Amino acid sequence: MIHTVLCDLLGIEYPIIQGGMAWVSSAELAAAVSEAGGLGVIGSGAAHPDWLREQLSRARQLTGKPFGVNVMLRSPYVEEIMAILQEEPVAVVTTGAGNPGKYVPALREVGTKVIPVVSSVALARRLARAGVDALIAEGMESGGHIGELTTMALVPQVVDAVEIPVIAAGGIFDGRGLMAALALGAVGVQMGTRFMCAAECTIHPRVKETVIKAKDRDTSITGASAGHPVRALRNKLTRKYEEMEKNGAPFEEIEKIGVGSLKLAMVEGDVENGTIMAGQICAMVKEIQPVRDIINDIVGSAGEVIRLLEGQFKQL
Ligand code: TUI
Repeated sequence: MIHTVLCDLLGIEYPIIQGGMAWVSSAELAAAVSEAGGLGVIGSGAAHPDWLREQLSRARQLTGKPFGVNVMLRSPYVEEIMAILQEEPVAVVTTGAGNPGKYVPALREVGTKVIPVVSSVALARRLARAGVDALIAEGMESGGHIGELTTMALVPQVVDAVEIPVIAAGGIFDGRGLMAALALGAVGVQMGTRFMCAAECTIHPRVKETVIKAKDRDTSITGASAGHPVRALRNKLTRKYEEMEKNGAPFEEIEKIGVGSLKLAMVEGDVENGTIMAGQICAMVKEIQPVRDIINDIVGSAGEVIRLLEGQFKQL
């Protein structure tokens, strides 16, 4: 049994948070993760506020357990999304792609735990001072919008810099990753890519097939020259990005080809012209599994790691 302070903080059974991925993490996925003992998170991305209202009501029908919402701070609707989360508070708000500092007091006022994703020590320090409840330190092994440091380098530095709980993200697939994160000083993990192929995940089946087929070196980072590096599976669109970046195309032109491309992949299933954001562990995803089996596998394999380590220490 794996129980950490994160379980007590959030009222969950296992220290596993599901990444709130835009166009991927719907109410169905989030509710299934919460029902299985983790923390499910709805990914509001750049979606319209009405979509979030609908998802909140669906998630509440599907589970009575705590769940969260991820707010993507570069969304054109960020103010409306935050207003909805005031009116209809959720247990947890995670944030990405920016500094959520100014929203922290209002969210905490309605009883929501605020857990921003950070990719640097500087932002971790600032947000700890702003009174957030915990932090997710996300390494560049992750899919989507990423920072510069790897999980292995980032997590212990954030753990040492702040006094609040730190959750590790990026490159984590099973109990080995979970135990490694705990060894680095984290109190739990956030996992995105593995949940993309959950049976309850509502993305297009072609995207799941593509993730299952992906090998270790099949992701690439594009958009770094425009200041917004994004990790996604290599396809026709990422090759177009690479070509434009190589030819020194203006930032605005580069950003333009990405608009709408995440939805194109995840909802419509266009795996060549859309953006399939996925992390470096994608090659470890080999099948579609119910969320409950995914959680049981993570917890079960963490137990195996504990026994393996105990055996090694006895031999010393
Ligand atoms: O947010 C993510 N991953 C995402 S967001 C997303 S939607 C999107 N698509 C295209 C461009 C931009 C967003 C897809 N994947 N992960 C959490 C994360 N946050 N990673 C890195 C950061 C981050 C970066 C800079 C957090 C804060 C930050 O601060 C800058 C500042 O304002 O200090």
